[in-house]
Amino acid sequence: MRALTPRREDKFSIGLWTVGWTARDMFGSPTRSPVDVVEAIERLAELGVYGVSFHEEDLFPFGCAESERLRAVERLREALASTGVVASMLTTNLFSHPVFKDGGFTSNDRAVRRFALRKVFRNIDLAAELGTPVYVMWGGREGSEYDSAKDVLAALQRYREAANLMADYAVDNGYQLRFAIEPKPNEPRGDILLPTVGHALAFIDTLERPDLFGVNPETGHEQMAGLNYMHGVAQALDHGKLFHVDLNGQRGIKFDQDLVFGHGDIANAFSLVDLLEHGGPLGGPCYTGVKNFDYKPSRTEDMTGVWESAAFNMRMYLLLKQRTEAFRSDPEVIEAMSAARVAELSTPTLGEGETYSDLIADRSAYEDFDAQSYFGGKGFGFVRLNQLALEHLMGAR
Ligand code: GLT
Ligand code: MN
Ligand code: MN
Repeated sequence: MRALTPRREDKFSIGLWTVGWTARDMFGSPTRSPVDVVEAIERLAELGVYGVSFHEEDLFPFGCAESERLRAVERLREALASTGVVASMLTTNLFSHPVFKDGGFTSNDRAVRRFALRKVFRNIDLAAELGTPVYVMWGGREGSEYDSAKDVLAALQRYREAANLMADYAVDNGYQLRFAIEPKPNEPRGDILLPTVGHALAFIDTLERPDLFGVNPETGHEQMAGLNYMHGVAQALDHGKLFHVDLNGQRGIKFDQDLVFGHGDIANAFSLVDLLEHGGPLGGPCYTGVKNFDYKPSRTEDMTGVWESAAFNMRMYLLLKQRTEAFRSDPEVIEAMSAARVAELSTPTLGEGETYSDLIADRSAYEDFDAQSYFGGKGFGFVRLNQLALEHLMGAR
């Protein structure tokens, strides 16, 4: 079915570290071999991706010789040119090497912080060279296990210093680059700084060039904190800060599962796709950037399972998109939405030109208002609307 075949205009991207994951975990050794970058890009191109996202260390190892680095970048460039796949997001690995055991930008060790900044500047040059529009900052190691060992106020100042310097560096070099902070509550650190979308948005407002910074919310990361991912994404949209999204699946509050998109909380995935594709009930800000899949092919899978699961992310998104379209155009849903007064929330609470004094003078708003009628009456019918949504999701309508 054409509607379920990913096309370039769907703007899907997949991280090279995802299909390339050898499935080493805390308790076990790898179950698969590494995947060559060129092969990964060719395979992903066949599957219909628009872009690929990556860390510099997905291309070349930490500390390798300059000649090896240049060769790796050249191979990437050729693979992108021959497939038409775009480098849609670049980020720095500030978490794997032992030097970053206490973080990069917020390590207590000042020399490590200076080293981290140099590593990032080098990589920002690469992003500019490759024309990557978005630079993600996932601070997985920026955090602590022991409250006594981390001055959180100072850590936030150092995080701010680093973000400001990154923006200065990009602007001074004339690079068209925007930065997206990716929140995560924990793992690998016991507690990570900027743990949720809300924390990151508040932090961005304290930066010197806030316009250059947005967020990259990941499904599972918000859900690890017990939060509603769709709500977080909506608040990022409201702020004009949804620069990138990392889609995947997570089943409740536990370790980061990075399942295929939709293989976690499918109902939340449905409302998320509805939001990204259609905005609010009256339309409204929706998302036009890349939809990046940051999942991990499960450790149980061989290479067939790796490529299959990569494709399933996009198929799930397109299936959900189809279901949300059917949901929105169903006359019974339209009627149930209206009964639930969903669109009424878009009407400002005061009328045009009305002041709070006018509101105080309006007896119908208070003195004559029948609040009692809400007891045992005036139900909203939200459950019926949700039933209809789930029936569409299940293909029952
Ligand atoms: C890492 C993490 C992801 C981030 C990546 C960007 S790397 O695998 O789990 O959520 O998006 O650094
Ligand atoms: Mn991610
Ligand atoms: Mn994750």
